[in-house]
Amino acid sequence: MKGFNRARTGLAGAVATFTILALAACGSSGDGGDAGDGGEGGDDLIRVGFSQLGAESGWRTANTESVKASLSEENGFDLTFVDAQQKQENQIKALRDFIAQDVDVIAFSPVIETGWDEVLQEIKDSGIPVVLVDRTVDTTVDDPYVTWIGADFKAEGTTAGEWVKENAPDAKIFELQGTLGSGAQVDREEGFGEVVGDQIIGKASGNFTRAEGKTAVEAALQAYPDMTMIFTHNDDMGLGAIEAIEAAGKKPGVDIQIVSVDGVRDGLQALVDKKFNYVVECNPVFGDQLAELIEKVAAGEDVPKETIVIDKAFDQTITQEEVDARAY
Ligand code: GZL
Repeated sequence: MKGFNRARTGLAGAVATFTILALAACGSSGDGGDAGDGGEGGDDLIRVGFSQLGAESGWRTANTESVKASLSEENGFDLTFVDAQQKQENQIKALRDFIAQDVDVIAFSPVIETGWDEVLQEIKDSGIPVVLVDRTVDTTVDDPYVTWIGADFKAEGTTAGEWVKENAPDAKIFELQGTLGSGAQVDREEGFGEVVGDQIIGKASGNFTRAEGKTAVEAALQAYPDMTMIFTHNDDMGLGAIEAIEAAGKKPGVDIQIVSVDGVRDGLQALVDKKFNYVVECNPVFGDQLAELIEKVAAGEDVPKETIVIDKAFDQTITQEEVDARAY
């Protein structure tokens, strides 16, 4: 059972029971600090244990900076931040440490959807409220968290699919997927597949990293020589794909079009450079909204079950000035 039955909304769709946020790409700069930093604050601070899944992509880096900048001591938080290096066992250990430290609120971005039942039950038994961040969980634990904030991944996949249907209806598509079993991978695959699934000739995971994306595309170019498009679940893997395509003597954006998700600056620069063809944004800068939710949860106030972060989309009409003005 998924922890919640998320109503699917279009990118522009507003859903009554959710708080829809139009987020400015505000220039949040992290307060620095390494994994495991924090935890020495005073009594009146809200003690938060945050397990971040890793530092695998430009998106994650921007998200971490936003979270750290908002959950600062000057804003009333005593943050213990732990980077799990994309390993679920590291996240589970951090969550158990947060229980032992008896923090006020536990927040985490689960690297994959499953495998959390035992630790979520332990947290529930401890009485510490959970705020789910970015990724989603699929668990048998009843009512495992108070609230979730993140993007509508299925809508992102649908938006990418609709652009392909409109602009490349004959494309032969290789799908470069994120971390297998992660909410972002599962839902983007579902949304994209519902629109243009019959155009997909192959799939493989690049685990949301540039290096693994390059390796996956090097193999795909051999396995699917007639591919004309790559749908990549994030910009970082798409940038790795560009390297592989150029090494094979082909032109990214022309011989092999690239449709991507995230909208980090390097991805949008590839759009300006005509090596990407379309980018669906997935906004990582929601630290302020997360801080507001955690404050309310710590005070026992009501919060929406979900807060969906609004995304935009970009094509090759984007200008260099627009890219330069982006905060991440
Ligand atoms: C999406 C986030 C994904 C990004 C990737 O909200 O979970 O994880 O799309 C990141 O860049 O690795």
